[in-house]
Amino acid sequence: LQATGSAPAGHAEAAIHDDFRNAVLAGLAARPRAIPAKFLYDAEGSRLFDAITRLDDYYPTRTELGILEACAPEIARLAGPGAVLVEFGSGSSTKIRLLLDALEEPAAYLPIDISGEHLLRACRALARDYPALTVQPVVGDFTRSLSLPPLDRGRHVLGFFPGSTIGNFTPEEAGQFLGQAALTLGPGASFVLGVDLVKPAHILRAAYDDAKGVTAAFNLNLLRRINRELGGTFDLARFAHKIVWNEALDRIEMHLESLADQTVSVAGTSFAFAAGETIHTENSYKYRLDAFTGLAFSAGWRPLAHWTDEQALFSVHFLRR
Ligand code: AVJ
Repeated sequence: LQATGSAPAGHAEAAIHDDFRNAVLAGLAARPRAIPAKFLYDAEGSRLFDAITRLDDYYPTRTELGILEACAPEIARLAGPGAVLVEFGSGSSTKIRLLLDALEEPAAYLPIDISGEHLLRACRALARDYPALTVQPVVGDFTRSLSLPPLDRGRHVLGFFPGSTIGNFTPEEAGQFLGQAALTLGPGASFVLGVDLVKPAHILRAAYDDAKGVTAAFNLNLLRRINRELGGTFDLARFAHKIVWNEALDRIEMHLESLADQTVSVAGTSFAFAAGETIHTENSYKYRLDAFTGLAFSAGWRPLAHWTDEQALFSVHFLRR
């Protein structure tokens, strides 16, 4: 099993490394300081994220799995037989199994992920469990334009973007992503997305600042990655995980807060932090159902169906181009 994509083996990773260095140096120099969330997912970050998805406090994963289990037969009916599946940010490729089990003779699976090792491990397991399926992993950053291996246009193309990863984008970026995905997936394609919903602040706070401290470790791992890959000198004991529910913008913000006045160096450049100053590391936007379907429609998709759980914590959307 080999990762394919636009670049020869190893080049995708080299490009991600350069991108990481530039983003960290620019992000630490900016005010407010911010580093794009995608860099949380090195091998260790992907492992910690998987641990988050199993926490009692983190409702999105189990809620979405419950919804997908219930609506998979209808998704299968809407998609039809022999589909080609394209997943954006596939991580451990756990949720796709629900679709693969429900769909009639799915032909191929193209998972795209920024974490190369993690992607290949997940694909080896899938290829073993679904021997009739063509598995074509793509190591790359789907937030940038990236070329996929040619899709079989004789087949129905089904995009899959679960987990409310779309919440990492601003609504404007999410609209651009949806428009770009419409072009990538092609005319007549379908797109299944998981979208987290606006809800009371205490539920959100517990999910992003869990009692076991796994989310804190996930956030702080970014500093460990900077130290290792970019020769950084962050003292992890002098930064803390901080969560903000930004009610005006319907988003959870994740920050790393400096616990002291201190100077840190990265790749030979010094950065002075005042106590209380933060590095913004992630946004997780929450949507209202009609706001999301409106956004999808404006980006060229027809919302054909959506499903939620009983408490309306989370939603799954079926779009058609
Ligand atoms: C993978 C972006 C969907 O926003 O819930 C979980 C990432 N960050 N806990 C989310 C995350 C902290 C997650 N997404």
